[in-house]
Amino acid sequence: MDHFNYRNGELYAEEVPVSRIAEQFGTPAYVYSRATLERHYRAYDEALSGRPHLVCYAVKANSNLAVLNVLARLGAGFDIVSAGELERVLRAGGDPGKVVFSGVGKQEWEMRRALEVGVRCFNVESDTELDRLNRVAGDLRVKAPISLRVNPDVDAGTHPYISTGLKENKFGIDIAEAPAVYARAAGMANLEIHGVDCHIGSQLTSVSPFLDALDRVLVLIDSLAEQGIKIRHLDMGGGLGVTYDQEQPPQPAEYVKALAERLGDRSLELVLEPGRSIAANAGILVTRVEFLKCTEHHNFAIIDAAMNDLIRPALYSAWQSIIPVQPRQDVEEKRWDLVGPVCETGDFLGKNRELRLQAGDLLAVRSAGAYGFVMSSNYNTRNRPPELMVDGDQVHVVRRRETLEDQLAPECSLPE
Ligand code: LYS
Repeated sequence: MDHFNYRNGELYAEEVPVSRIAEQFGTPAYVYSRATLERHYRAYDEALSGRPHLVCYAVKANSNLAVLNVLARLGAGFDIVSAGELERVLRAGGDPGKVVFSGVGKQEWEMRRALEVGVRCFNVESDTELDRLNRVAGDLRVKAPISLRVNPDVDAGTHPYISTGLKENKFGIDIAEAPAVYARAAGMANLEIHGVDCHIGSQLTSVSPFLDALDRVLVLIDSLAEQGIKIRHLDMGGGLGVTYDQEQPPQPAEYVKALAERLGDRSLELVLEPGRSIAANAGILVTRVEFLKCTEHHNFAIIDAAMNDLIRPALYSAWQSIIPVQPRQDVEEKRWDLVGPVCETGDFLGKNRELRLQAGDLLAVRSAGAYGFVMSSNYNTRNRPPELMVDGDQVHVVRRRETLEDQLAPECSLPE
């Protein structure tokens, strides 16, 4: 399903050997595949082609301008959670009229900017946010298009840190309270009700929690119609999982078909907000083995990428496949813990991996295109890696490697 494959005994990104990329641009480095991004976006767009729809790529998953530009050229919409992400979308040539603005803590200046550029819809996450948005829209003498993000209280069956649709989560408005909040919104002069939004979590590997949520949302939409509130679009959020290990998540086509069957002939526009399922497997993190260190208890391979570059293993105990760029047979296979140079015991990218390794070898951490670079930091004053986009036989630097100067520029010492 992606364009990272072995050819002649070595890993390629589309038409380019990954070893050549590492030689030219150094390691660690994020490498993305344009063809994979396009394929994943199209899988949604084509599956939805029979009905009014909008695929809003979740910018948070990978917000590099080139990634956004590739998707904007295909006509994608975007799901944003900050004014910063909005500026990225605009800079990348995205259409503000296809932007939905989510997030529990939108500030006034962010609302103002989104109204000025004319976003498609605000996914409002609380009663009090409605008041703020109504006021800001009034100041600008415009009407703000809104959906309420409802929390349907369904168990997404995912990691607790990335579940969002349970009563105890901070997200959305309790679905039981939604009719009353919609009624309030309908009475506000500067708001215009467009839709209902619902997002239950991330990395879901089965369709059934989505359908449970959808059933509850449809009951809400029907009861709103009885109240005289017409809903034009239904935003089912994102959350479709990817294969990191053995997971077998539904493909977009299967997922969309299941949603469409439930929707029947309702004339609702369907909005989806996929992030991970578009970007994750369109990227790898390339790293080099610096040292091998075998102790009584463990074999450590110390690599040049670390938790500051890719935090998912440390943060969620996430498992990501790690494969050799140029597999070798001339050394014995051992179980390795792949650890970085950061001064934390939690600094690992993989544990107990069976690999044939020598110092100097290149490894690729797969599924690193989503929640990889975007969650990176400068911890331990490490320069963040470059982001490279492969397009056929071309490699484009879409973010150069950071320098120490970049890092130190905003700081200064106290005056004498
Ligand atoms: N950052 C998370 C991950 O790496 C997912 C967050 C999803 C956004 N609500 O899995």
